[in-house]
Amino acid sequence: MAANNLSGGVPGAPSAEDIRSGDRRALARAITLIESERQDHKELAQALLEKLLPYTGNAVRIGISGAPGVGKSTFIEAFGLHLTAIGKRLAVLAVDPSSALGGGSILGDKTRMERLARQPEVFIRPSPAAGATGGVARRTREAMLACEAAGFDVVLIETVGVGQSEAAVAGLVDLFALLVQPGGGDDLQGIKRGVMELADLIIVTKADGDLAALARLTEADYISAVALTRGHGKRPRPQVVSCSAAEERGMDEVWRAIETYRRALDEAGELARKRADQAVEWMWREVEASVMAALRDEAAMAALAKRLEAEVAAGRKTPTAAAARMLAAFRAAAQEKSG
Ligand SMILES: Nc1nc2c(ncn2[C@@H]2O[C@H](COP(=O)(O)OP(=O)(O)OP(=O)(O)O)[C@@H](O)[C@H]2O)c(=O)[nH]1
Ligand SMILES: [Mg+2]
Repeated sequence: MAANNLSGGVPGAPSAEDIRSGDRRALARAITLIESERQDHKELAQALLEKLLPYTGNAVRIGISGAPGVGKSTFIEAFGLHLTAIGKRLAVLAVDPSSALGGGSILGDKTRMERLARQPEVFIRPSPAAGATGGVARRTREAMLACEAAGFDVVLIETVGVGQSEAAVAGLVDLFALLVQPGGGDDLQGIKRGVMELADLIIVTKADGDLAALARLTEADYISAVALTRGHGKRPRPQVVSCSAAEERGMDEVWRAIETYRRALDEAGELARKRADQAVEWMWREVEASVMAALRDEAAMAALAKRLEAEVAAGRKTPTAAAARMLAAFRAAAQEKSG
């Protein structure tokens, strides 16, 4: 499937039936279409997604993040193997803000996830090459929907914890898990306050060998830290668990914590609401992105934009006034077109 993605050529649209029947090739082709920047591909992808939409929503949607080197890949392999052992079908997707430079973390990870990738019940999709910023997460959301229509029980979305991508991933999933390693508080681990607050589940990994005792202390630290956090409305309190991905221990506890959290969310009526809110939020992001694209594409705007940029940079005009001027010109151009 990776080869398909890397070939660069985008095939014709697969049928919704093929995807729903579990045809991997069809799913991979659908995601390639979803990731394409070409207008005709975008239209094909949207038509396909509309057909698939009634069959989406049945997966447990999990986001996984953590600082570079914390053990995400090793964890996903061990956790994924556990899921397949208990009969779950798993799709792994990635949002990688650095993929434009690095070529995608999951892709470079083939060896680390080798056993998982060989499982017939597992679909691993490397992160798309980052095009327009922000677009990556949107395409991941649509790839997730395609995976759900294909019948996967669990969709795992990985992101490297380096910045804004965590919030984007948290906005895609039912439960956002943060991986930490033994030792140090979040400051020491370079975890930003805001990211801690996104976490529904904190997983202390590498709880083995020399690190086992420290892992217990770290787990206790996070349990007390979590107890201090204020509740977010009806959102359940974050769970804290520890495990060893290297020794493949604790994976059942992680899965149970996820199920417990999700059940609590569901029973409070929050799961459906969260997903509905997320979908509406994505609609507005899409509107925002489209309006910005239209504004940039409007030839008449280019000269004005350049002039306003210069005036703002020189301190002769406030950014607010310049923005208002841009919008007025954009409205006038749009009106001229429609009339
Ligand atoms: N002892 C121990 N080491 C682990 C465990 N999980 C991962 N490691 C080690 O930690 C290092 C980083 O693991 P990765 O799984 O590559 O971490 P990552 O978060 O995917 O790293 P990036 O993709 O670079 O962000 C490797 O040397 C692993 O062998 C574990 O459960 N126990
Ligand atoms: Mg990795």
